[in-house]
Amino acid sequence: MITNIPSRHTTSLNGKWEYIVDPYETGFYDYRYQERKESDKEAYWSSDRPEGMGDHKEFGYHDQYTLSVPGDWNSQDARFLYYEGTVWYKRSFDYAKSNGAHKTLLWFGAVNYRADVYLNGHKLGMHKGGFTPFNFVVPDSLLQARNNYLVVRVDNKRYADEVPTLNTDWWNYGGITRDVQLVELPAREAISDYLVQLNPASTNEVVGWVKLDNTAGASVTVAIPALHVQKVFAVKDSLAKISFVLPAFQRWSPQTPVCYTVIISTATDTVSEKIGFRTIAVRGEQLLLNGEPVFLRGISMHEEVPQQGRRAYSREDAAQLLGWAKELGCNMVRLAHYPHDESMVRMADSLGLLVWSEIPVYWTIRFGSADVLAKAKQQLNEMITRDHNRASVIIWSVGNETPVSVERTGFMRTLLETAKAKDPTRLVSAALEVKYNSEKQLRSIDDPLGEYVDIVAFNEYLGWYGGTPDNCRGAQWSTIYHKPLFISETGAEALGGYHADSSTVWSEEYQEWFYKEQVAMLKKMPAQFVGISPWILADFRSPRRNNPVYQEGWNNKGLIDHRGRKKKAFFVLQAYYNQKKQG
Ligand code: GCB
Repeated sequence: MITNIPSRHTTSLNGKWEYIVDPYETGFYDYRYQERKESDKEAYWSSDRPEGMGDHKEFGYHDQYTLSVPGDWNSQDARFLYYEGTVWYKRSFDYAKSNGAHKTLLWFGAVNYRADVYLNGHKLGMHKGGFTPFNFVVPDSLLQARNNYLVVRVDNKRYADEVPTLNTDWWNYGGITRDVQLVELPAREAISDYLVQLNPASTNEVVGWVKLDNTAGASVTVAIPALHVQKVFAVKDSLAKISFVLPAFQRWSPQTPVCYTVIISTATDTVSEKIGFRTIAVRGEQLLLNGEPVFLRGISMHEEVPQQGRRAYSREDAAQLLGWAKELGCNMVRLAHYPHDESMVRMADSLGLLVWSEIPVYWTIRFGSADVLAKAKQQLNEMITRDHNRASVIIWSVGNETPVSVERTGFMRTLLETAKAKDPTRLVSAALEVKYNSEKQLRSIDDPLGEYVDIVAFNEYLGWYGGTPDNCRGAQWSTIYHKPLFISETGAEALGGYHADSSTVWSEEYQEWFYKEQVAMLKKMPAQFVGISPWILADFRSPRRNNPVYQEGWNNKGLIDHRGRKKKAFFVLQAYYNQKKQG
């Protein structure tokens, strides 16, 4: 997987793609339900032009049927609102390579869920996982100067042994949901990936590595012009280990989101990007950013534009979502429940928002399956690879509300260890559940996974799922772990614009009351409490939410409704955050 695509010579393949909806998978399987051979003329990756007299094609792409890429299909045509299944996407393109020897890659920001990719009738590859980037090498022999025929079979059917599984509390948007690009790399000594981060145990030492695409015996230069840094490192087996001390510099933080242009080069290749330098660490029960205790004024969010009921994918979308978070007084966002578009974390870097990033290991994944573990690990690796130079990202989360069992804890522990091994510069966590003891008002977090996380995070809905908001008054919170404690979710629903007295559920006033009681309770949390990311910034589509008056297919726990209007509770949380900001 190649990282830092914005720094490359690319050709965008975004725009209108023609499509065929194929609920019976006719383009992929023949009438005996055998997978079609590559040369099968009826396969939907084959040419849709009749070849001669008597030839009739029972499929075809047509400019009357187009979908925008990037974008989910569900929001683009009312007929797609609830569609889950296969859609074939096709676009043609001409392509003139730039001068010199190059390797060409076809890169996708994300396709939900499975993508089978064909160019000029030949399969380039298959990828599963709806929220992470992937790329395939395009053999020179396949690329034509004119009229390349690119077809992607996108299948978003849900399965019990995929990640996520059958059951989630969000809509399963299908499609080529993020950018598509052709990317050119030098044929030799190309820089495929690198990690340039502060050593968490130091205040000024940069540690990391640079990985090259198929080369031996060359060297790599890392330069930070604004700090007059220029260092050369030897490459062994396509990898250069780097470490050097930074001269006086400004640390990245929410108050000072300073990033430095870092230039990495080999004899044939140069990439650059802006990287902020900061440390994040846990000391006992404290969470330390740049060595100082930090309180996370967070908000959870889905990757969705509520006013249009669609997936977010652009810088403009990121600006709206993160802009709302800033307005709320946040210094942190929990990007739930899967890796969001890269524009989100890049913008978080420049706005000074700390990020919790998560993979969709959600609820009842098949924890007993080695195959499912491999799929979860793959998504974890892809998430970390894409974003491991983002100063904003401080926590890799390996899942949400997974039910405690020996199998599950083993599965989740493996993911935590995988994340740590891959990126020792950040913290690892997962959103856990709470054990209630109603008589004594005791609420404790003793999930065995707590032993393996850096931060103990839990979701609580005291006053919504069970009881009323005033139940918060006597609640006593505790955990058996001597680690920072974080509330990764709390929330209540309200239909935007529905006003009543505060005892009326679904009203904005009830949600406001809920937040008031929660805030009062937060003030009495144990000292190890380091922050909260309530559920959720904005209303989002969920097929599980079927109250015909107050939900209609939406989870309305948003502080902002699906017309983009702030609900009353928004201002309760905003006031609390403003207070916290002032110390
Ligand atoms: C949760 C889940 C989240 C749901 C939320 C809810 O605990 O983590 O995905 O949407 O509760 O609204 O019930």
